[in-house]
Amino acid sequence: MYTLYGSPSTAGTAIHWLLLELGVPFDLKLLDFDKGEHKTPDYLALNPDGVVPTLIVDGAPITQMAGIATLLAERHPEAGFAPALGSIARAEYLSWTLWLANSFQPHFRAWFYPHEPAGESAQEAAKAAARVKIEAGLARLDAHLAGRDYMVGDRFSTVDLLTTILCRWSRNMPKPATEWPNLKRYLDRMRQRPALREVHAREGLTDWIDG
Ligand SMILES: N[C@@H](CCC(=O)N[C@@H](CS)C(=O)NCC(=O)O)C(=O)O
Repeated sequence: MYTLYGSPSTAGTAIHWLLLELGVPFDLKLLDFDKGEHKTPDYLALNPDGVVPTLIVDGAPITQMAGIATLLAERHPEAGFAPALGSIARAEYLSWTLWLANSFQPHFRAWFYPHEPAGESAQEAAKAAARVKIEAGLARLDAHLAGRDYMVGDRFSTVDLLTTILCRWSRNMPKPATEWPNLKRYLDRMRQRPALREVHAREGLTDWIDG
């Protein structure tokens, strides 16, 4: 049994979605950010950064969305959400996973929390810089998805899950992911996945899922 600490419409949503895709039992603890439930001593003991997600696996708290997604794919190989260890496809899978987590996701953090890189006085400049980087990342994803249905190989993997969730975060930006044609086609397909629709319903999310 897993326990997921998340919060609606966050990086926790990605792991919530993945647990539903896998069809495994889990407890869900949705933290209320407005009440600071992610900054309590008890939660900080699990996740010292005070962010979601945290997944409790066999009693151990595991953090970082992309790492948790990869771990779950490995623990449930029957789902086929990650290519075989040591294969070239696995290398592509790891490369995209790390690019999404290290090179793309931080710009969303800067967009949503612009005081972190820039201080209180330069938040607009930080957002403008983050927007440029996010749009460059979306353009790269769009180019990769030309003529492809999935990010890696010819089947769904946790790279698609991470890509979809990060693209979702752009939905209220000046140029959201759906403005790129290949991404639009890809996201329209992803948004038909029953587990993604289910996680929207369970977290009370009504925007974006229907386009
Ligand atoms: N690198 C972390 C980032 C997680 C993160 O930034 N989560 C956000 C929600 S999407 C959060 O918990 N924000 C609350 C806060 O920073 O106070 C991961 O991938 O798990």
